[in-house]
Amino acid sequence: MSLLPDPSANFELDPDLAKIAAKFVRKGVVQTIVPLGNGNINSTFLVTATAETAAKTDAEADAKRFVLQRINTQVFRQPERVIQNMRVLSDHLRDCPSQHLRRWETPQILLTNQNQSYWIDEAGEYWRAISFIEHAHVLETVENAAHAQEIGYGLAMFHSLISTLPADKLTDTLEGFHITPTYLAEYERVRARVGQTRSHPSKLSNEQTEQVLYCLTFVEDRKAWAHVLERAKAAGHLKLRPIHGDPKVNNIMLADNGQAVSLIDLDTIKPGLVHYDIGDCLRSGCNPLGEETEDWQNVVFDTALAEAMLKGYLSLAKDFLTEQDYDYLYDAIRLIAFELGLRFLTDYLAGNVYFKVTHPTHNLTRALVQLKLTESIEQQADTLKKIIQSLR
Ligand code: GN1
Ligand code: MG
Repeated sequence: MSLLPDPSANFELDPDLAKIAAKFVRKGVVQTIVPLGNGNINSTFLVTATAETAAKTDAEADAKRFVLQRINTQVFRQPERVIQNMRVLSDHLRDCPSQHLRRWETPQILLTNQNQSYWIDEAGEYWRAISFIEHAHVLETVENAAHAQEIGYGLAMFHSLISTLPADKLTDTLEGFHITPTYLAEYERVRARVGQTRSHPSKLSNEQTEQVLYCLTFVEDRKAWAHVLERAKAAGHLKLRPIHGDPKVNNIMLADNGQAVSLIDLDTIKPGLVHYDIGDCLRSGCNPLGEETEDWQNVVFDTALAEAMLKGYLSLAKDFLTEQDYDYLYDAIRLIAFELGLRFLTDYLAGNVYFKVTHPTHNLTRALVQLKLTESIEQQADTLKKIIQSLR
């Protein structure tokens, strides 16, 4: 499935949205606005404006299409910081020589016609415009080993480009993001509040009650281990580096020739562990059924895709990874799948307050998918550890 909307889809131009989009267009006229991608947090649209009219920075000449996004301020409490980080990153990357080794692009913040980097509408919502990477696409799932290898290479390219960005230039846009013990603590709080499944507001079938119990037991059995990366960080085994924070497969764009060309969705760049990114990339890319499948019983982690992805990643990242970094790769892959399962489960128990949902048990199904994926990773621990060892 491509990120691009179906051009034949006949969307009417929403006048309110068009007014907002027009704030980012200097002289031309907004022609079309269509929903873009499947983000769980922000609302994203692709805008087409008449040629040579979209607001632009120096780096972005004559964009005819751009991305319009409403920032979810329930999640990102200080949206100015999110935008500031993006500007810091693009300024940094503009001066980075190594990205010219191959085509590589970074989404740019586009200014309003008042030269501001965001627009606040009458309802107090924050809107921003971002350059659209043309002649590129994303896929929701990884199709084959060659694709997996490119996804891995793209992540390593991003890591290597941002590695020279001083950490103190980035602000933390989402405190506690990817700190698994923080999510565990939140899970405990929510559980204490809603009690056991019987007091949960949504009516559950017997089957769903069993599913909730499966999730609760699954989390319970892994609580002690869930501190693994944070302990390694505290012990000085792993160090903080700038990271993307959300490098799932559909945030890595591919050119028409199949090569990775851009990492998009830069809301969560911050100093963190590259292990969070590696884990996130693998948990999203090595699950052929995808994270939105309803068929959670059949979710498996594909170790052949993992091998290709790690091979692509390490072909570049071996230059900056330490021996101890390798020691925690298996745990990272297992942990980020578990952590996302825990986050979906907590949100389900809390009444779906964080991730966008289309039905009341959506987050429960998503949790089951990630926990099944974790289980499959655990069952293939020996294979995965051997793969990591062979690539060292
Ligand atoms: C959210 O918005 P989106 O879809 O890029 C979430 C990620 C999860 C992801 C799961 C800020 O990302 O952490 O891995 O959903 N982003 C935030 O699909 O919480
Ligand atoms: Mg995101």
